Amino acid sequence: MTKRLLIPFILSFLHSFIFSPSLSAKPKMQYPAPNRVKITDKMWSPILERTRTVTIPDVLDKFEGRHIDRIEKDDDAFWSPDRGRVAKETSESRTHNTLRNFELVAEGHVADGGHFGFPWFDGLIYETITGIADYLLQFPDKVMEARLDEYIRRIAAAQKADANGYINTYTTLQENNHRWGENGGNLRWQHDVYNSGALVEAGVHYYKATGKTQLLEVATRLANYMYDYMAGANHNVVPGHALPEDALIQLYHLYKSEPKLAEKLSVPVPAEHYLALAKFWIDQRGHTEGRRPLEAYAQDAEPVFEAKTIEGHAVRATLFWTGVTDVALATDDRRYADASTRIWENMVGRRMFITGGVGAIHEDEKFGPDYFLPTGAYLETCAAIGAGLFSWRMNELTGEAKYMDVLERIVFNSIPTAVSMDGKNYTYQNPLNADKMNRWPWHDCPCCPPMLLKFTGLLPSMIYAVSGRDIYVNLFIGSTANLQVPGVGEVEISQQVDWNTGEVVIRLQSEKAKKLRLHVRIPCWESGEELPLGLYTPSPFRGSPCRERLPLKGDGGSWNGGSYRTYKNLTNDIRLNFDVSPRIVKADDNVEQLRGLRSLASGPFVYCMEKTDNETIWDNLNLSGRTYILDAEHPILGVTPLRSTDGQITAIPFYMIANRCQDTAYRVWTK
Ligand code: FUB
Ligand code: ZN
Repeated sequence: MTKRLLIPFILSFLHSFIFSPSLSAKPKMQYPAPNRVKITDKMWSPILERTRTVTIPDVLDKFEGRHIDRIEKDDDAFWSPDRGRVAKETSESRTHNTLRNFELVAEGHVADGGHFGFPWFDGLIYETITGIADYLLQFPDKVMEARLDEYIRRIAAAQKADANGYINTYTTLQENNHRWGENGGNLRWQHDVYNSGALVEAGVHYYKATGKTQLLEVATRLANYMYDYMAGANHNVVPGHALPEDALIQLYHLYKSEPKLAEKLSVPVPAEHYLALAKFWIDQRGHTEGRRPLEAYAQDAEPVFEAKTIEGHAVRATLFWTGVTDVALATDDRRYADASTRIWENMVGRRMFITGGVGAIHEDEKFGPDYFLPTGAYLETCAAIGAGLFSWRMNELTGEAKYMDVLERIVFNSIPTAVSMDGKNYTYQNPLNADKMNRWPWHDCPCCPPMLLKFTGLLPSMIYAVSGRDIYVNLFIGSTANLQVPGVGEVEISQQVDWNTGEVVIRLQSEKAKKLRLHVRIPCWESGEELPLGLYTPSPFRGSPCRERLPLKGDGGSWNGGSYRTYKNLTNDIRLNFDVSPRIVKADDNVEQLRGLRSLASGPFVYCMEKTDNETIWDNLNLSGRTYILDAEHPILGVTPLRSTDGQITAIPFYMIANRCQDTAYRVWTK
């Protein structure tokens, strides 16, 4: 190296080690496995029970082609929460059996055009297995397990058809000469790497739930092949749809944490390769030599460290940055941490909708420019889920509460919106204002239900965290958890939550409490911000920040400079009284589309007005000049509406939209 090159190199080396604090000095949160937390919450227990007993079988039935979709012919068709869409006159069409694709490959079919569905349907089956696995971990169910074992048998048989363990039923059945999108293929369309990554994730979760290794072995064989073909050979193939980055790192962590597991498998387990492959896929973004560029759509327009804004397809983008954060966590390389921090701030500070939804634009299902937040935005369910996973990972990396503020917004708004009260009708787009919103029993691209299962299967893990002897309460969801605290052992913590009064009672196992510090997140909406970074604010903000207002109980608390309140030497329960009186919210003035508009919120919930509750005033809806109160429980919806004291306006939590009629008109934002 010449002197001219050496000096800047040394300076940049010194800069990263001397001026930037080492990442490992920051807390890294540990989250309990989902089966260590039992949810006992008024809102969430019924939703999760419904998901387990109704939605999971529904999703499987529909993927298996058992579902008959009624296509409405009649304008008078009505909609009923327990019967789904019902029409006077219907024509019926059956969904197709997606598993048949695996059978065809196992039977030796190649490039004969027999594939059913979109190229990413393999991935959707794997995502579904991942989600159900986390439910099985919490609620063992031999019948469900046997059903999934049948899926896995077919997947393993399909893999046997290829000597390398390559398995992508679309590519094999439709365009076998284009594996990994090469030889004139198109990875953006084919999803080969995405599907493979989803298989890896399913293998990890199914093993953790059942102890069975068949799917994990299939996944590991494929991961080995991908490593050899891509990172190991420095061969530039990257996922056309992010997710594999995170999945391969999960595989890496699994083998690192269970070194003996490799002995149960008949494939080699070079764990470091899985991290190297994930990192390779991230590092190759923006370096498109020798391959077809995937463009901003798939985060391929620029190298990762140069990115300043979150761009492209919103599901891909949020999952990509989740993967970047994983790499930061696994490597302690702060360049990845800096990049994901910058991108998260751009997403939340300028491009996130009040419900936590992201992805403003229909075309390419992508992020719009800064402050482009139209009321009729696209907002795919999967994109909000991706934003939630990204935020959760950022909390793991930094230990900062603001990331959980965002996760909370997604958990209480975007997630429960995604499925109807009957558990069988879904949303794909989630605009904030609409004139004709309908849920669908199934979709040509049924990507959202599997991701929903995956997210809700993990929800118990998101509530509490441990870092050394520090315990964190991140989400307020009624629950009891058994946490493993290093040097202390098992610690029980529980909370009761009432969103009608704002009361949260937290109890820490008393004989161990003296050895622990407890940090309770004080939500940003208690401090005058709807979301961190000030994109939305209650207008005007009535109270003083919760810092002063909240009574300090439980042997006193103190601020730790962030949005966690810290308690030491606890002897009593902690009793928090959050202010859940209704807030009127406005957006930053830079958001042209929302100027002059307001919305309603209470606690973590965004509210919306449905026309059916506000018929008389619908054409002149105006929130100003009225006072709002929390009303009595809604007789059909079972949730607490907001009502103006003049009786003119009724609003329900956003997540309850489109449950009572077809073509629902509703408004989150209004004058
Ligand atoms: O590309 C696979 C899935 O289809 C994406 O995640 C969804 O956004 C939909 O485009
Ligand atoms: Zn989706």
